[in-house]
Order: sequence, then structure tokens, then C-alpha cells
Amino acid sequence: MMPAMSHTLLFASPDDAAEEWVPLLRAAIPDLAIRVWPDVGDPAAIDFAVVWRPPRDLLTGLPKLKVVFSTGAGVDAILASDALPAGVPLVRMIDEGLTEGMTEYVVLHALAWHRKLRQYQAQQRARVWRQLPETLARDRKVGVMGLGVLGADAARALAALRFDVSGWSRTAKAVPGVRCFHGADELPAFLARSEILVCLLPLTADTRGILDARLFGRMPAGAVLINAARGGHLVEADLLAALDDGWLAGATLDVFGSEPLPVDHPFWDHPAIEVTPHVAAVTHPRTAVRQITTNIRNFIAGRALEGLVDRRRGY
Ligand code: NDP
Ligand code: OXD
Repeated sequence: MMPAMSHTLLFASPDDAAEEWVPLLRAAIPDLAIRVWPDVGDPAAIDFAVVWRPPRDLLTGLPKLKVVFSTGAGVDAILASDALPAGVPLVRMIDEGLTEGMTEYVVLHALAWHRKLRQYQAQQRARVWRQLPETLARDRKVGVMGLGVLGADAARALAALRFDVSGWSRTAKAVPGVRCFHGADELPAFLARSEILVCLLPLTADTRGILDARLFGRMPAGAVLINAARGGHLVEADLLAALDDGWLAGATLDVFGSEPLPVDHPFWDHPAIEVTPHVAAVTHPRTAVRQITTNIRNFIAGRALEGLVDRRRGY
């Protein structure tokens, strides 16, 4: 096997703390040369790049680039930009810390809606002592759109709490404790049993705008939406209409078409919407470095890359 020393990695993610990532990368592969953008050095020496939102024209200016690693799981922004040179493999982040964070977020908000936390908080502010009807988790139907790394883990955790969980994916899946639906034909049946709908789809040509009036109309009256995937999945005006006419009871939104969410956006003070600032799951270098360094070793040894993005499919 070729030593990693003959290889150079460029860390070029201004959104991620290089001072945390680089020592961990060095410790994992001591003989790998590492440069931190903007100190690129000789562009022809760079073999691997670690990016999130790559600086403009950076990657296309690296003639020997062999693999691009995303520090995020969603690669829609990298694919949509013209940042990625043709033919260079792109690897998305698969990281236990990211998965755990997303599952916590989904469970937290599913439980909050299920146990009427917002209603009790409103009652507290009004000094009202009123016990509202409660529902057993086994009688609460939760639907998870996307049964990939994140969706499947969240669905399993919800099932462990005894929710009646179903999931929807592009191809057929089997997740223990989860009723699995797939494909466009099975979407209506899946939606009809989603009182709490969680979106964990990648943003692709097929999924953009999927959370629209038609989809909301197929959910049970009084359902809620948790969107922790991408803002581009949601047709914002359709959500506002569905909430304002009372068809949907609420929404928890972590991601938005425009981030940061503009200060004058109606979501901020909508009484049925909870906003979080794209923090459902964050990539922790302590756990995330392993996937990148294992992949670098695999690549050098001619083995397959974990998390390789199918650029045509879009995820
Ligand atoms: P994966 O690629 O592992 O899973 C994607 C899932 O979506 C798969 O089950 C796939 O189906 C399904 N899917 C894709 N296209 C369709 C379609 N057209 N119809 C039905 N199902 C479809 O992704 P991850 O679970 O790792 O991540 C999901 C997304 O979560 C990311 O793309 C990102 O946008 C978002 N994210 C958000 C974060 C946040 O903080 N808010 C943090 C991290 C990620 P199949 O299994 O058949 O391929
Ligand atoms: C991701 C994200 O895709 O942070 O990892 O949204």
C-alpha cells in the first residue's frame, strides 16, 4: 500500500473549526500532509479535500484532486454549485455523533407534540390548570420520510418508545418495528397514517417542494410536521395556509429556504411554528474524523468508499 505521506489533504471548510479538525486528522493518519485553506500551497499536490460550502472556484483549481469529503450529510449545496469537478468522487458524512444528534432532535420534538408541551406552556403563561386528554404512544402514528442513515435511526428510537411508526423511502426497506412504505405509489397510504410527519429526505430534483399542499391534504387533520432535512423540501406558503386554516396543528422547522431565516419572516412569530437554527444534528469532529480517515485509507488501498454520493441520483 502507498504510504499516506505521499498524499495531501486540504481542509477547506470555513464553517468548521480547523483547529479542532486538523489535530484529530493528524492523530489518525500521522503521515498525511495537511493544509488549511486559504494556505493551499501547490494546488497540484492536493489529493483530498474536506469541505462543507467550498470556497468558490477552489476545487476546480486542484488538478490532482481524488476525493471530496463533505463535513455534512446533505450534499445538495455542493452538487448544486459548480464547485465540484466532474468525475471526482464526493463522499457525504456518515457519523455516529450526527446520527445521535438527529435522533435526539426528532424524539424531542415528536414527544413535545405528542405530550402537548406547547399547549401546557401556553396554559402556564396564562396560569391555567387544565388537564388535556392524553394519548398512548402506541396509538400515535409517526411517519418518517427517508429511511437512510438518519431516518432509520430516528424511526427505531421512536419505535422503542412504542410509537406506531412507519417510514417511507425510494426503494423497499426493512426496519425492525417500523412499517415500511416506498415509492410514489405508497406515499398516500404512508401519509394517511402520519399524525406526526418527520422529513429526513435528501434534497434532490425528486424531493424539492415535496412538503406541499397536496401532501398536507393527505395527512390526517390535526397532524404536525417536523422538517429537519432541507428548507427546499417545504413550500412555505402551503404550510402557512395549512396551519392557518387549521388542517395542520403545528410545525417544527430546523431548516429553511433562506438561512439564516430573515428577521421579517412570518415563521418567527407564527403561534403554531417552532423554529430552530439548523442545529438538529451537528457534525462533531471527535466522532466524524473516523469516517474520513478510514475512507482515505480505503481509497489508498483501492477499497470502496463509505458514503459515496451517486451524483446522478443526487444523494
Ligand atoms: P441517506 O442518504 O442515508 O438517506 C436518504 C433516505 O431518503 C433514503 O432512505 C432514501 O431512499 C430516501 N429518499 C431519497 N430520495 C427519495 C425519494 N425520491 N422518495 C422517497 N425516498 C427517498 O441520508 P441521511 O439519512 O444521512 O440524511 C438525510 C438528510 O438529512 C440529508 O440529506 C440532509 O439534507 C439532512 N440533514 C439535516 C441536518 C440538520 O441539522 N438539519 C443534519 C444532517 C442531515 P433509499 O433508502 O431507497 O435510497
Ligand atoms: C448536514 C447538515 O447535512 O448539517 O449534515 O445539514
